[in-house]
Amino acid sequence: MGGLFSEPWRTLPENNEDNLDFMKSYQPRNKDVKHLRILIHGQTGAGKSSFINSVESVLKGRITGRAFTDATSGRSFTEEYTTYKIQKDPESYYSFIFNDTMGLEKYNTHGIHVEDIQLVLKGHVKEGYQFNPKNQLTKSDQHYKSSPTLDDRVHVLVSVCPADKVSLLTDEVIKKMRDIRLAASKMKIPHLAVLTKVDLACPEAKKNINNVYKSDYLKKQVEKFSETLGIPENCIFLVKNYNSEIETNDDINVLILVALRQMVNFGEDFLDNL
Ligand SMILES: Nc1nc2c(ncn2[C@@H]2O[C@H](COP(=O)(O)OP(=O)(O)O)[C@@H](O)[C@H]2O)c(=O)[nH]1
Ligand SMILES: [Mg+2]
Repeated sequence: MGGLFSEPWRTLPENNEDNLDFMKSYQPRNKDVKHLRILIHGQTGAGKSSFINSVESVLKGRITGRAFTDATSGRSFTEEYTTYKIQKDPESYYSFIFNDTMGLEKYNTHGIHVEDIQLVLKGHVKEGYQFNPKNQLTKSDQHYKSSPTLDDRVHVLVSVCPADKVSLLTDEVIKKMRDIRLAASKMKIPHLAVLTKVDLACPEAKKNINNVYKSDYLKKQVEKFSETLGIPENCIFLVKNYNSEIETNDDINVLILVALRQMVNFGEDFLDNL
């Protein structure tokens, strides 16, 4: 499974204060946008819902479980197009939101509707829409938004894949993920990735979460994912989601916050360059 480098191959901030403060005070510079919209996609069981829950847990300082995860993982639990906002205080929300799409595997027999994803990216899909492998969203559907604003559009695309499954991605799934990447890149939407389940992928990381960015094996998974999808390595983040813990801790938080901060930075760049 590979060993550990003596020095981390990517350095992490020493503490989380800066990133937590940044997230707290973050507002999109572009005043036409109320929330930075981050679209999360990936196969069922990849850890998408867990990642959204984990971000909420980090920001709230306690474990939450809102974007219901599915431990049986057999079929897609999140079938509807859903928006997640995170409450900052009784009066306000954080200025970024997540959208979670249905697991890609649902499309296996019919091929993904890249058109549906394009509609999502452009902001045409209303919350509550149930993706349908057999039919695409049409203009006459009640969930079709005909004149989306900049706020409705996706500002950052994030692919999620378990770190222990990178080598097992099938050609079919890779093609779908690349198609989605291409659709986003045509619209100049930045694309990042999160590799989850580092604890399952690497025993050294399971033993001590601070070993994540020292692990030779995990470095190789980042490189492999980068080669496979064409996402630069510095846009790929390793995380351990909160799946069994009952309390948050700084060492898990730092991984999640570094990824989140970069999502926001890239989203800001996108909005700046419109
Ligand atoms: N060990 C471990 N399990 C995880 C991690 N992230 C998610 N899981 C588990 O993987 C399963 C699928 O996660 P889920 O978030 O529902 O995946 P989704 O289908 O992409 O939304 C659940 O049982 C999670 O508890 C992680 O980082 N480590
Ligand atoms: Mg889910």
